[in-house]
Amino acid sequence: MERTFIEDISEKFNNQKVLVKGWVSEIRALGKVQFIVIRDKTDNVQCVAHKDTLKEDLFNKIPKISIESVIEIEGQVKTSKQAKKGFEIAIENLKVLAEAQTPLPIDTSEKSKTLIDKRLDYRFLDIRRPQVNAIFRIRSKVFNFVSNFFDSKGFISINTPKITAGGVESGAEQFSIDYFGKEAFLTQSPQVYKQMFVVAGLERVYEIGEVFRAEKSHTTRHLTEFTGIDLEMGFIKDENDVMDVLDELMKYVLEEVKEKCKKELELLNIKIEVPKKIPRITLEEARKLVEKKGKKIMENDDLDAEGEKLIGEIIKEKHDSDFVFITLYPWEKKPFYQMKDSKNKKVTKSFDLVYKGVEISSGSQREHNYNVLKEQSKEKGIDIDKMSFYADIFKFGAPPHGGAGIGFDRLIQRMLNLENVREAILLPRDPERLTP
Ligand code: AMO
Repeated sequence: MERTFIEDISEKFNNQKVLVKGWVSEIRALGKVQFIVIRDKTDNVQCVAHKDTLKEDLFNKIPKISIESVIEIEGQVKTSKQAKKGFEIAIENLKVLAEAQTPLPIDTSEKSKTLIDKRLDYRFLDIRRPQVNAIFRIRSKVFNFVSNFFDSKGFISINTPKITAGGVESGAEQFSIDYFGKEAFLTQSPQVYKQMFVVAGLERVYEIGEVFRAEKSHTTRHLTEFTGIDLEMGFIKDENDVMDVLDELMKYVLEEVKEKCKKELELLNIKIEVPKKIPRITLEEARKLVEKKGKKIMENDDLDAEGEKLIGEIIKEKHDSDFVFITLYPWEKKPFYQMKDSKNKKVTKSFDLVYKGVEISSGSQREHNYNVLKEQSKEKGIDIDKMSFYADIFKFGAPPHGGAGIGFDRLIQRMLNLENVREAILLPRDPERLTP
């Protein structure tokens, strides 16, 4: 007999025989009637055993089955007013495929209060909980929505090396590795490569891939390995073109999630708000707004976590938007590859995107003129000619271009109102965690 997934069974199956496979969520033995709640990746369903009709040895086995054991049940679907779903499965045969040891190292019930650290130690058990499982179903869908969006806009998907000779961001954040006796680094951004392949004539590229940051941050938003959604596009007018794409991307992804992840959103009790046009304010304006609420930000300083949270609240109140672009960051604080603003050379054509009070993306227009780039790198104490693989990109016809990097994990975290970014990634890495 073929296996049926639980979500595909309905009252219309009344009196039909089905075979379901999965994990045991619950056992209730009430004398002459016993219940097993079985769960597969799609849903769970109550199965019922009657002493009068089921073989004695099978009936007696049920109370001994441990929670989370893997079983298969063959039985008839029966509509039932008492059952939560309006039907249940009357057990005719039952096999234990793998018994779970007891006690379980973490509580896998819906109401589990196990602390996140312990849950992460046993992530494979933690993810058996439907609400946790739902996060990763949504994440998987978002991955596809993002790809579909870029595809529809003519972006080409690229995969770039994660083992590199060095990047163009601040070197302090790189993990150094021994590469056959030479020093190499884990990439802290595909920045070099995304620019390279725009210049290579692909014009519009994106990559969804791992990014590594050697930051000893112990916060709810920092990981040492995360998934980046990076995009880069050529022949732009200015950084506003990149923001336009991000604006459309966020709208598209959230609309799709709202439409296609209804079951998961319900389970997580999340209401998705699709943004209208995302407001754009300069960092200076943001600073003034935040200062009005009593928080001082020094000139040239970026908003810190508290500042981002505040600006998120202010914009929500003023514009009813969960998102805001903050633009024109000081040159002093930004990497040399960003283009300086033509009117005010003290700022760059850059932006951050804040979602529900947390930065989820940053980007800019890049300097594409080799001579200007050389000057700018000198100002930052870097000699780009020592990074000839980077400098060369700008010598043989580089169009005006710009792009952005989005933290995929942070995007999911904010979308689903998760307290910690670690909830949005299967196996988080942070300064204290290298396992499982
Ligand atoms: P940036 O360093 O701002 O920009 O990174 C882009 C986005 O990545 C996410 N992010 C993180 N997520 C989890 N843990 C971290 N430690 C972490 N650090 C960053 C954030 C952030 O907005 N090359 C540029 C992008 C560009 O200009 O195209 C860059 O890497 O959501």
